[in-house]
Amino acid sequence: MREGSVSAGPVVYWMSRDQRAQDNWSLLYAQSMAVETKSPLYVVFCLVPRFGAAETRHYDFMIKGLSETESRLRARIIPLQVMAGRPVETLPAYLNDLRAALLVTDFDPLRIKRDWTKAVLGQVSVPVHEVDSHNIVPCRIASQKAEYGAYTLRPKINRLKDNFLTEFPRVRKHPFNTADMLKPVDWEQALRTVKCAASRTQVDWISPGFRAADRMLKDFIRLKLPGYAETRNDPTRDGQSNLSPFLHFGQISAQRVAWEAQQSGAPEPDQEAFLEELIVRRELSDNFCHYHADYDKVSAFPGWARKSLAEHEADPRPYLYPESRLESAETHDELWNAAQKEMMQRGKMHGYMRMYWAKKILEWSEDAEKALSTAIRLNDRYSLDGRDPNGYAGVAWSIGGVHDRAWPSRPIFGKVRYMSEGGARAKFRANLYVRMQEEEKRDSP
Ligand code: FAD
Ligand code: FO1
Repeated sequence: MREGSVSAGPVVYWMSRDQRAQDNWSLLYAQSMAVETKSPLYVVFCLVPRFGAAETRHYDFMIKGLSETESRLRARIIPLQVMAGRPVETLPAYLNDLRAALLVTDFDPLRIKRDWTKAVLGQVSVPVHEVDSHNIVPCRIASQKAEYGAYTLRPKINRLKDNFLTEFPRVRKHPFNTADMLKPVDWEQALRTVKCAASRTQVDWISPGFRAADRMLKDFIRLKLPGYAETRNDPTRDGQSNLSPFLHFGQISAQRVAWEAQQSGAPEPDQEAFLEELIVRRELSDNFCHYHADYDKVSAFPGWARKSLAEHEADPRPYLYPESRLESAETHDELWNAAQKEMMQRGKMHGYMRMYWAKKILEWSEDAEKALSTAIRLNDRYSLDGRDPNGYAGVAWSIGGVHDRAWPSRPIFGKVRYMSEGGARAKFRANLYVRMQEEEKRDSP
């Protein structure tokens, strides 16, 4: 970010992607730098009034998690300060008033954060050090280029993984802070600064924060990791970990999850299947967004896919739905409608259905560009884990063959992998999945 020798003086950790007190390399690094120069340590969070398509269900989840983080930091005499507004409006003055000697920030491959960091750097002269606390093998170290797929990134990650997949040191009580620095955050006031749209339904099956994430992890390892390789692809069984909302907001560390899974003694094939998703697939998404500034555009699709989708753009569409009909889950396909309802009601669609869901949007939209923007908008609006590199890579995989190979050409899809309703119905009890979403709808407030 910005080199420069670090003189003695306050160290500020600008928390954004990794919103947790424990297992957080950004915080551990900031503390080590502050201890080295016998300086105070501060944590700040810049709370923006809007964040993409985020609504109240996302901000509630995030802010409740942050307030738990505040109390964990307080126990270590480390203040958390929430500053409302765009970072460039608040952070430079804060750093200058404090005469900060170093700013530590989280690695984040998304456009929003890149723009924030660029704007802040333009206003301050303090050294800025970026730490990748989200990935196990840091994104910039795993690979210096956009990877074709999991098969090209996997060996690079596997070669380095053991150096990075370790236990974490604990955050210390900060020896150069004092209790009078700990001014409590006014969370009611913070919430009032948020101007996002209100979600139609709240999400009540999952509680936010590290404590809830840790319980979800322990239950997953005990009850669901054994057998995960088999059950994870069946939307009628609760076989996935349900950790993605916590991982998205950085309320739990992926390294912590991988470390506990590896120590679990669960059957090898299940551990392997889980770590493939958690480490390789997830880090492939960061790789995609970091090395493709156009990660949410058709231009990021591989050439073979762009060409073949264009060749089939004029193919007749037996079904063509405007975004509003998709959003209200009113298509001819009850399986697809059930997936849309699951996402709207629970804030989380089953992983297998996400592929089917996005691919049908391609089939029922006038072109790939429209399909891409519709899938991203709906996913970012309703999914608790949305607005995330995994989402942009997941939608690009489904609609544009990113990280996938070419398949025999067919109408509309060209060489992009096709998924049929019949294929889905052959894999799991689709009627049960449909009924489950109807019941969920009746039960939800
Ligand atoms: P588990 O099966 O328990 O997996 C554990 C973790 O591994 C996940 O939390 C996630 O971090 C990672 N992981 C699993 N599958 C994938 C994958 N295919 N790609 C990248 N990482 C993966 N994931 C999101 O976090 N946010 C999204 O907005 C999102 N949108 C998607 C959209 C589409 C169209 C597709 C095909 C996939 C999308 N995914 C997204 C990826 C994947 O479906 C989810 O990560 C997963 O279903 C989350 O549920 P879980 O944590 O219970 O998964
Ligand atoms: N990060 C911030 O630093 N400040 C915010 O106010 C903020 C709001 C927000 C709302 C919804 C959401 O999904 C993410 C949000 N983030 C915010 C970013 C988030 O913590 C991650 O850094 C990014 O989503 C990238 O993964």
